[in-house]
Amino acid sequence: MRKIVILTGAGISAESGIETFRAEDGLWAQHRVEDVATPEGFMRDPELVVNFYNARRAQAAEVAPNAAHHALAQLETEHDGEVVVITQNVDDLHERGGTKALYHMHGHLKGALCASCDHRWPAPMVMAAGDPCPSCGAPAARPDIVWFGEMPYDMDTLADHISQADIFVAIGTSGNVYPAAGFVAEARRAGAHTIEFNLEPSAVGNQFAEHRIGPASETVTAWVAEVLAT
Ligand code: BJW
Repeated sequence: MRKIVILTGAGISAESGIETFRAEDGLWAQHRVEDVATPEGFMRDPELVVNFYNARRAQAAEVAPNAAHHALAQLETEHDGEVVVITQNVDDLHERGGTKALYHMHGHLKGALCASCDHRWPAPMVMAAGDPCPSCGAPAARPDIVWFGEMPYDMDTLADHISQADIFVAIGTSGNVYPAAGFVAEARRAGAHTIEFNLEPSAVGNQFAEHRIGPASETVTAWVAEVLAT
């Protein structure tokens, strides 16, 4: 009963129509990371940041899970062993594709967070800078997104899952952002077989034992069929 731990990044949602970050025409080519993905950027110009995530939330609501999201949900249902998905993505395509055992380590577009008291609540489709926190009343609502310099969510639980993995898989992530980019090293130390799914080897690609090169909708679907057939 092999335990499979799967890390996903922007590449798994690309074929659903969501832009990745580091492609030539990706999000970081259109917006300065320091402006929209740091707590300092939010303090400087909350309206700019809130509007950036309002647009992302609207876009995520318009797209649908693709074959790779559905294949991972099928794996969770049919594999004779535990399957855990850790996503860096802030969209809800894994949930809508049917995955249940899921961690959003970089937060979620559907969440709001109080920058003053850390209270969390469901975000409205359109947030406004200075929206009041429903718990403490401070005009400090922000998107519940993990920005650079902030601690990703559930780190202790994720470390436990990775340490128990028999197979560790990374799908559609460039391996540029830590701590997620360090998970493959942790999994190797724990003795897991490691597989990378990407259009090209990532920045940490040399740490994986196996590579499946190509669009996730094809490579992940084929791999899930293989796993379920053995
Ligand atoms: C396809 C495909 C298809 C395309 N099929 N594939 C120096 C050294 C090391 C670390 C640091 C350092 N200085 C600072 C740090 C820490 C920093 C960091 O890593 N910085 C680096 C830039 C160097 N990290 C942090 O600050 C993190 N917190 C932290 O470290 O806390 C302290 C800590 C210490 C110890 C333990 C634990 C914690 C927080 C990081 C927060 C990241 N936030 C963002 C933005 C918020 C979300 C949002 O707005 O949506 O999260 S940044 C952005 O990058 C986003 C993503 O989740 C993340 C990763 O990007 P991803 O998913 O890999 O996307 P891309 O675009 O990079 O790649 C897409 C890939 O898909 C490509 O490879 C394509 O080829 C592929 N692809 N189509 C298959 N069809």
